[in-house]
Amino acid sequence: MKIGVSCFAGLGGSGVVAAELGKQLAERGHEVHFFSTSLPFRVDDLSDRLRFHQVTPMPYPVFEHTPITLALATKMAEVGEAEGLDLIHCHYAIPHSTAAYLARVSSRRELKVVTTLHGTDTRLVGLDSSYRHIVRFSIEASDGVTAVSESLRESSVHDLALERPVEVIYNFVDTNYFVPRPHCQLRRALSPRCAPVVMHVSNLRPVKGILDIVRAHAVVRERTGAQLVIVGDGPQREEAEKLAHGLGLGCDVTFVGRRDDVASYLACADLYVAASREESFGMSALEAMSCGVPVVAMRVGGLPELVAEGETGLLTPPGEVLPFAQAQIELLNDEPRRAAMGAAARERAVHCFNPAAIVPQYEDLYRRALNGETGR
Ligand code: GMT
Repeated sequence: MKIGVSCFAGLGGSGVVAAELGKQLAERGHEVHFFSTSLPFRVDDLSDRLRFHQVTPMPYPVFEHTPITLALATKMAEVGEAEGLDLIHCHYAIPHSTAAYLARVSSRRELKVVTTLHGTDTRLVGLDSSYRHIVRFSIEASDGVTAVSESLRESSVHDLALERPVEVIYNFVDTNYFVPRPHCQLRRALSPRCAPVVMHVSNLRPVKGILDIVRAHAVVRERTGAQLVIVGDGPQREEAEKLAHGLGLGCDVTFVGRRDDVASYLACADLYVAASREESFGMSALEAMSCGVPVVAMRVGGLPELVAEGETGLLTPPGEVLPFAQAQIELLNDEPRRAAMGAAARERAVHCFNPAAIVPQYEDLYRRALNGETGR
């Protein structure tokens, strides 16, 4: 198939999923065309089967804001016709699905549209009255719609009163890349005292609950001596650094910033933590599991579908810092249990969330969309 993939290029789960899926599809013999404002994060080797079309909206003094949706739709329609694309797969409904709709209705070529809902597109932004109507319309107008967890499917269908079927296709991880192989030197650099390493990876937005992770660490450190390593950058980094300082955590909390070699970092962790307020899936938690790291997370969104409770990690009540800290202490102080959970986490990632298990589900959906069998 000739598949267009529309996504955000920067750090963020939906872009990661789009990039990894595009690479897998190309490896499986499809022709993949990325549409984005810059080369998506994690796509580095372009080829005949993996191509990139940069979307560059023309700025104009009359515009208060550059209309990216129009430039994206224009590029999709032009490339769709020139390259004979079969369909466009939109990652994150806003504004990709709307652009793809415009491309489809304006194109001389029949172009199918598949939309994957990732979370905040339908849980947060898409519910705002400034967007809701068109977001709902664009999702309903897609030929196939998926959500990355059952939890996201249910809430999106309910909140946007969707009438068309939404299928669940979970995210996947490259289990040959995210492997349980700690790098001794990096591990020593992250934890010079050889203390256990608790790790979190995200874009440090308020929805990720970073401040709760730091607050919990004040308790965890007291009882285990663990080191907290926070990977990533974002709007709450400064506040979290100040909080860690104010709590007297000193060098027991390290902010290492954005890292391209996340897999090496995760492989050095003893425990992965997530305190999100909302999390439709939790890509970093899955990447940690693939590295053989058990997860302690707050019980929100799709995390209970990813983390097998009591087997590959522990889940605690949303927004409550003490039980979250307690669960970490429990695992850090019980090495055999922690190791068994890490092994089970790796096994779960390999069996349930590897590309071979997930990518064919998208291929099947594309075929059904092309044959008009998706119920639209
Ligand atoms: O929350 C993020 O890190 C960014 C966001 C995105 O769309 O880039 O992530 C969402 O999509 C990811 C990939 O499907 C999911 O793993 C995340 O759980 C989801 N984030 C939220 O629901 C808050």
